[in-house]
Amino acid sequence: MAIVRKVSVLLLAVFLMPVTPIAAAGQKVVLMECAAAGEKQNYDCVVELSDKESGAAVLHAEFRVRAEMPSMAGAHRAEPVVVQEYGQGRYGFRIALKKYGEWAITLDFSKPERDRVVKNMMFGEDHVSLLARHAQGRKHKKHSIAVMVHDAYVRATPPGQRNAAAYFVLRNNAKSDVRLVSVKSDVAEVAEPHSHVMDEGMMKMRRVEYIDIPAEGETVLQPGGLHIMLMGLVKQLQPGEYVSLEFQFDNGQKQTMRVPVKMIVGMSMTSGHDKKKHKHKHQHQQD
Ligand SMILES: [Cu+2]
Repeated sequence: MAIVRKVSVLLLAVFLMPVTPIAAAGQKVVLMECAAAGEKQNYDCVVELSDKESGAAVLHAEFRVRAEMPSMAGAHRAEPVVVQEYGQGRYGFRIALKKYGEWAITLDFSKPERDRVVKNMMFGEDHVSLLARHAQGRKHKKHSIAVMVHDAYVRATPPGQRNAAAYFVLRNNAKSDVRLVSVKSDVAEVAEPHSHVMDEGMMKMRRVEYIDIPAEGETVLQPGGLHIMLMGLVKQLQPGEYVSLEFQFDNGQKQTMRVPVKMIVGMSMTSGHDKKKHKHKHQHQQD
């Protein structure tokens, strides 16, 4: 009997401990919503982070995302994805799953503190739902992120090169067209949208004022086509590094994301009709 009493006193002591006002590990509310997007079994997910105590948005969080099917541990795994920050505590990523069904989405936080959050969700052809045990809690605000940026990368540069190019896919989930009006980067003096045009049998780059993304559609920036030219690089860009890109859209949406630097081998601006011009490859390597 004495032992039982001791235990309950101890439990009471635990309950009476004051709650730390400063966010300690795990002291945040993580809301996640996903919706089918683009190709089959691809999903756009938005994560909203707020402080459990104050309700304030958690900014500049960093986390990795991976997905597994709990029913087939190890057998079905999704590739890790790049997370982008949209501001106001919102983050987004696109994840490619291999099958419909229940997936456990794991968010491994390194900032603001080390923490792991797992959400079990049911991914179907046209709907995604949180599984019952996770579904309670605060009511979701409908997220208003119109444009999501996917598969972004920046081309690695050799020493001394002053220019590089960034490529990505812009997905517009809104019912009206959206325009990308400006881009900024921490590694370049200027970042401007470019396109490629044929001029007297030569592929040439042209600056464009903006890039349109059609309502509920996608615009792809890729070698040989639209790209973001990064000019006046402040350093050499090496594979494995990340650069920061800030996007401004004409609907007021502004977002920053960390984009990996990749070595692009043998993929110059060649596009279909340009195949005969292999000898020009080196001149055009920057984009
Ligand atoms: Cu260019």
